[in-house]
Amino acid sequence: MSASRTHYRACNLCEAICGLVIEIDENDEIQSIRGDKADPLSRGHICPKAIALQDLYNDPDRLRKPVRRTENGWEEISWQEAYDEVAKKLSGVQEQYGKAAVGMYLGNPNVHNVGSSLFLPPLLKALRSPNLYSATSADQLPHHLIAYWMFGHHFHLPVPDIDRTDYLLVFGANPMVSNGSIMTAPDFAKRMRAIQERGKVVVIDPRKSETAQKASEHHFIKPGTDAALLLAMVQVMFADNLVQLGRLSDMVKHLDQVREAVKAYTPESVASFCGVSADTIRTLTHEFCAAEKAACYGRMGVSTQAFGGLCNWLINLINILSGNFDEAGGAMFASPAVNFTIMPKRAGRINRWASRVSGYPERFGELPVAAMIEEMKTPGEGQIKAFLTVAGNPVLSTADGQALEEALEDLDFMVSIDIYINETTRFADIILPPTSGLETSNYDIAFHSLAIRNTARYSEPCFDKTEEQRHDYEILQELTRRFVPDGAAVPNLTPGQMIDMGLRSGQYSDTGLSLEQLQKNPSGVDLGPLESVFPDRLATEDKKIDLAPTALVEDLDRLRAKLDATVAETTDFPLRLIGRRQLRSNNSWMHNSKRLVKGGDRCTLLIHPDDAHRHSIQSGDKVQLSSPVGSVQLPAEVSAEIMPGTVSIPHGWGHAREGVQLEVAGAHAGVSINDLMPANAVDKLSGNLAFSGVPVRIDEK
Ligand SMILES: Nc1nc2c(c(=O)[nH]1)N[C@H]1C(S)=C(S)[C@@H](COP(=O)(O)OP(=O)(O)OC[C@H]3O[C@@H](n4cnc5c(=O)[nH]c(N)nc54)[C@H](O)[C@@H]3O)O[C@H]1N2
Ligand SMILES: Nc1nc2c(c(=O)[nH]1)N[C@H]1C(S)=C(S)[C@@H](COP(=O)(O)OP(=O)(O)OC[C@H]3O[C@@H](n4cnc5c(=O)[nH]c(N)nc54)[C@H](O)[C@@H]3O)O[C@H]1N2
Ligand code: SF4
Ligand SMILES: [Mo]
Repeated sequence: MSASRTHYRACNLCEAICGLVIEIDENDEIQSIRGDKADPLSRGHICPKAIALQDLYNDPDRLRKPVRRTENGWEEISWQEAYDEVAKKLSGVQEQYGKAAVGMYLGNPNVHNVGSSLFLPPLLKALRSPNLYSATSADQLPHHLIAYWMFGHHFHLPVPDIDRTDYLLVFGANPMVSNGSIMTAPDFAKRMRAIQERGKVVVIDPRKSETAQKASEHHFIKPGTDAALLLAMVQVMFADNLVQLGRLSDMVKHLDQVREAVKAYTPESVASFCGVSADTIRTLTHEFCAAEKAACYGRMGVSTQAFGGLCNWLINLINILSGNFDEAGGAMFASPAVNFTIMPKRAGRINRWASRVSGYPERFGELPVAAMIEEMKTPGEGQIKAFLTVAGNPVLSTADGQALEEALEDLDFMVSIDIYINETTRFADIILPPTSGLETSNYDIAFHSLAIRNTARYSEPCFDKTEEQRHDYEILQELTRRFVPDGAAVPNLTPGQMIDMGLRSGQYSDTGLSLEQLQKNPSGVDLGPLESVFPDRLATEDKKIDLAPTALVEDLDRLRAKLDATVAETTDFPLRLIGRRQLRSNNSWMHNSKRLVKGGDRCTLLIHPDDAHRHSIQSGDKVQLSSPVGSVQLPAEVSAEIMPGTVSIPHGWGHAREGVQLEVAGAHAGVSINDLMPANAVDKLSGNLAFSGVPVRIDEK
């Protein structure tokens, strides 16, 4: 490609999948990146990260050829040599120690890449190890588990119909910054203003987040206590006769069990535990039920906490019992053009095996990442000896980064499919670098399935890859060939061909939707607003929504014990730590762009003036924060936007680690919040990491 051209594609960085218009000159240099006004979903919106896609493309630190770690540093090797060695080492370890000895960790960008989404499953199947981990159990696992228990399919994830709702109640999400999660909602700001013109947006969050600041109303809540508040809301719905199931009446079971389970949780009984007054809880419930169309939505803050499973169950219940489920303006389901994810035969399973050391149960083919370090460190049959990471940076993203570093160092062999030598991949023996972002074609299988409007969009690569480069899917395909007895049998399709098959067999096939049609409409195709899909889509055997799955009702005992505890659990660590996301950050891997890290230090400890005063701390002072597993030092930012007793550090920083080859990020290193996270801080029900509300203290100078 070397004439000047205009290129249309969707941004692959976050779940908002914004449409981009990219101008490229005859020298193959990017002249501009703008929002695509013709995209029916994003309507021209972009954020500063989209512009940084060009920094990623041009980044001199990004790997373009396979590298091997030697005593004298990294050396480039050929693809052939790299594949041979990886296959030999991984097979050798499995032959010597068994299948489980190869551990795997899959990171977030795989979900943003059609090639990885389609070509990872065959490789995982070929390696057949029970030691499979991913960012899912540091993120949205509770959502999947609840969907599985209530609706029979782990991908039946409800999305708030924000373009039609009159009342949005948000728990623990900050879409003004994240641009929505399990809610593909580009330009949330404009969409939120439109809701406010029709009605109201209320945010429940221990921090007055960017979303809370613009919302109609915000209430602080003590971290990790949402389940109690949500129970009280359901209690009020029953006690005050607000339950109205409407169309779902014949589609639900176990309503009486719910009434019984929530009976004791009056607003008065949970108010001081949550830090939200009984009056507020009652008013919120009545307002929500009185609104013609209302949607309750919760994300990271109520997923990555000790009661993440309960929170997600109760949020679904609030939508269902108020008549706002699977109805316009309530919590709905997308109807994607390619439905690989939500196909009935793709429904996941759970509890088929457990982790060796702590007995964490399997969830949808994976073990919770909380088990990963101990499975590497504890000797015995089934110990992880070799490790494969694909688009993941668990040293910064999962709990107890420093313990993980030690474990990675002791492995017999490690290979990473990644574009950088970063905090995690520096431990690899071989790194296989794929093309990234603008060099790939893409179709957002997952995010079209989680979008607030049904649309479809296919992106062609902006730039040809070089002779030396490989796409993620090509690397995965080649590795798979090495691990199956008849390597030649691995299908030779491209992701584009598979998407074409998906479109032609999907629900819009009768309108002629095909890859070719999407190629002719590079800004995307509008397929209309969300529609009711139950009972057709319900995947439970009896075609009923289970309102009171046994595991959830039983988990209430754990919450009860916490509510009834009269003494504070850990007075040595009196503060509660939460995270935060930032507009010019993308988890741990976009800090090598100068335009994204410029300005003041963003990796700060947010602390309330009362707590700061107690420790004589002023903004800019360097403070040391400790948890039972680690300590970090960082500048304080004193602000009443965080509630007293709670402190916040953004995640994804901490690049000052030996051997990291990220020049720009290294100069803006910050510290890693996950060096403070104990690996056993989990939601015991789901196994998901519980980042929110970890006990910490400020060490005196
Ligand atoms: N304390 C705390 N911890 C958190 C969170 C939090 O809120 N607080 N959030 C959690 C969440 S929601 C998530 S999703 C996880 C993310 O956890 P991870 O997925 O482990 O981490 P990322 O930072 O997304 O790292 C992505 C990796 O993929 C590489 N990469 C980027 N693009 C490509 C590509 O196209 N192909 C390949 N092969 N590699 C690529 C990058 O170099 C990087 O190494 O972090 C979790 N950790
Ligand atoms: N700019 C940017 N955008 C991103 C990302 C990024 O790193 N940067 N990451 C992407 C990814 S992988 C994801 S998963 C999404 C996440 O998307 P969101 O979930 O919208 O993002 P967070 O900022 O993690 O929002 C969590 C909110 O929960 C609050 N919170 C913490 N603990 C509690 C609690 O106990 N109870 C309640 N009620 N609230 C609590 C926090 O203060 C925060 O405001 O964002 C995506 N988009
Ligand atoms: S909001 Fe997300 S998808 Fe949209 S431009 Fe920014 S990073 Fe890309
Ligand atoms: Mo995430």
